[in-house]
Amino acid sequence: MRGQFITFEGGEGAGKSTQIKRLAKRLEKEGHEVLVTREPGGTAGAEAVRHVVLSGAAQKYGTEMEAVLFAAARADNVQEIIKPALDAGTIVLCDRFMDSSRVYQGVSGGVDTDFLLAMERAVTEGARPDLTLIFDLPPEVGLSRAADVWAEDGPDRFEKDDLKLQEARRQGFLDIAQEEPDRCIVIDASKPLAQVSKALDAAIDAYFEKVSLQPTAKSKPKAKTKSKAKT
Ligand code: T5A
Repeated sequence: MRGQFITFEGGEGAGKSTQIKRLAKRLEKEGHEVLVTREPGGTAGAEAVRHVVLSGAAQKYGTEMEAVLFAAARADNVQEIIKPALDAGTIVLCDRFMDSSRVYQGVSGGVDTDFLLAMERAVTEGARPDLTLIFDLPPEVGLSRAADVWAEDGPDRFEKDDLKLQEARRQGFLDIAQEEPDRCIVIDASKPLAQVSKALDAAIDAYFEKVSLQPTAKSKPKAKTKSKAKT
C-alpha cells in the first residue's frame, strides 16, 4: 500500500501554506488520511536546520553548505515522517521539497546540478513526489504578501535576495514544470484567494480521477497538521 505524495512549490509568499491548510481540511472531510509537513522542517532535527538556514547563519559558508543542510533536513523528514506515512497509505502534503533545492540552490545559488541531483537521489529514495503544484506569481506580489506576515525580525535569508534572483527562481520553477509535465501543474497564484482555491481543487480532482483515488479511511482520520511558524 502506498499513499500519494503531493508537493507544493513556488516563490516567496505564493500562498502555499494557506492552500495546504485548506486542502488538508477538505480531504479529511472527504475521509482521506492526510499528513501535512514542510521543508525545511517536519522533524525536530530538520526544524533545527531550518533555523540555521533561514536565519542566514550558514550563508557565510557558501551555497554548497546550504544545499547540504537542506538535503540533511530532507533526509530526516523523508525517513521519519514522509516515507512511513506513504507506506501507511496516507496522502502527504509537503510545503516545498526537492524542487526548492533545484531552484534556490541550483538555479539562483549556482550549485552544481550533478552534485544537487546526487544528493536528491540519495535522500528521496522511495519518496518521489507523485504530483507537484507550482504556485506561480510575480515575485514582487509574493514578497509583498509575505511582508504582511513577517515576524518582527523581518525577512529571512532568502526573502532578502534581490528581485533578479527572485525572477530567476520563478523561471526555474516554470522550467521544471515544462520539463516534467506529468508530475507538475502550474497554478496561477496571483489571483484572489477564492480563485486560487478553485484552481487547486480542480487540479486535485483531476489528479485523483487519473489515479482512481478514493477515500480509504474506515473512520474520520486525524491530520497531523504542523504549524507554519517562522524561525
Ligand atoms: N528553501 C527551502 C531553499 O532554499 N531550499 C530548499 O530546499 C527548501 C526546502 C523556506 C525558505 O527556504 C528556502 C525557500 C524559502 O525561502 P518559508 O518561510 O517556509 O521558508 O518560506 P515560504 O515557503 O516561501 O513561506 P511563505 O509563508 O513565505 O509563503 P507561502 O506559504 O507560499 O504563503 P502563505 O500561504 O504563507 O501566504 C502569505 C500571505 O499571503 C496571503 C496569506 O493570507 C498570507 O498572509 N495570501 C494571499 N493574499 C492574496 N491573494 C491570495 N491568493 C493569497 N494567498 C495567500
